[in-house]
Amino acid sequence: MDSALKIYQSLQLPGEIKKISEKVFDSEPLTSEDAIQLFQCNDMALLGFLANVVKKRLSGDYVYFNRNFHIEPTNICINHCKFCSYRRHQGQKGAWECSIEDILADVEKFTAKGATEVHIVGGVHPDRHVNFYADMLKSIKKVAPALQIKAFTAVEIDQMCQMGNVTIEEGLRILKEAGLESMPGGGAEIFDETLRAEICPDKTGSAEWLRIHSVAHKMGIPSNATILYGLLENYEHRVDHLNRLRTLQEQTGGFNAFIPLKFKRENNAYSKIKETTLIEDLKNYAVSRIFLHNIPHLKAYWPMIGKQAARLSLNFGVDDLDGTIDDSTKIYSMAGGEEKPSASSAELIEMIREMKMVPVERDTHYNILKTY
Ligand code: V47
Ligand code: SF4
Repeated sequence: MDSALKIYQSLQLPGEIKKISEKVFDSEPLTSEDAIQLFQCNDMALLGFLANVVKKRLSGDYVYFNRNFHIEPTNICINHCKFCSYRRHQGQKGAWECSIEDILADVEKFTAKGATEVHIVGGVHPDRHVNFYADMLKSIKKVAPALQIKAFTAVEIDQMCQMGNVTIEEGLRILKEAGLESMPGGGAEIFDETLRAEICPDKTGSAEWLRIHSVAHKMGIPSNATILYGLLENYEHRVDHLNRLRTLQEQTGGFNAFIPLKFKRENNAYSKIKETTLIEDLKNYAVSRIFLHNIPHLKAYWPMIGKQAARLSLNFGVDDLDGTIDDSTKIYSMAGGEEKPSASSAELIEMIREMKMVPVERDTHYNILKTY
């Protein structure tokens, strides 16, 4: 940190940016206006430098990864998010519904290869209710008792509880007892109500998304948070989104990681919108890392941005490369992400070492399983 401070002091920075940089060095939270200024700054070296100060404070030279796989139980969905390339309606060509047997076959296959976590996210199915999903989790735990389950976005939980006629509290209690250990961060999209109504009109609202995570945190279920960026939003919208997350985190402390999700445009209603540049992606990581000082981890979801960009993101505040995934997800490949996303742990370790950082294999709760 001392050498970082010396380098910083030798830089000739414009007044406003200098004040913001001093706040970062003094561990003082940024205001929303500060974050907007950082988004407008094109000095990528400075943004990376500042993000790295925050990253080092939180996780030193460590970069986390885990051995995981995804289960996408269905792509049948009651919602009509305009950015989605994946949803189908019941009976439509390309729709799928996994049975519990299909899911257990995957669980056996991937745990035999050493997976420690399963990530379960799918469409918002019209009929399946909370007890169906609780049975799914119980059967997984029976076959693989040590496998940690990170499952269901707040949007899926909202619908399955409505279908089961139970409150969110009751539904989460049922799921926790069945083996749910943490929740993924999807469904957050963009919290600004006007934009949300435009891009995902029938999805669970922002306030309810935040409430469901707050209830989960209070019940001892940690979760992640995401933002879908690069669609129609401006910097004010992004900062508003970060600010709502930071405020909830002050109250509950239950978010483990923040995951920016870059909009991918293939096969959806927004395919005319240009995808963000690498510079914009790195800037988004950096400002998120600096502003969300109270969320411990920043994850680069490499199937979406590619492995080269994921390597670079480690110099812009990222300390988690998610996982091995093993070609088990379709959400992003259908929208134009990596075709068959898979990385061996040796490859993830190599990627982290190339950036002169320390690879750390983690579990769902960021407990260290092994350092390399
Ligand atoms: O909410 C859908 C996104 C999310 C597109 O918590 C798209 O570890 C970009 O929950 N372009 C679901 N994004 C995925 C999710 C997730 C993913 C990775 C890690 C974690 C975690 C959670 O996928 C949705 C939506 O924001 N999405 N379509 C698209 N065309
Ligand atoms: Fe359904 Fe999720 Fe696609 Fe929205 S993003 S339509 S909720 S599968």
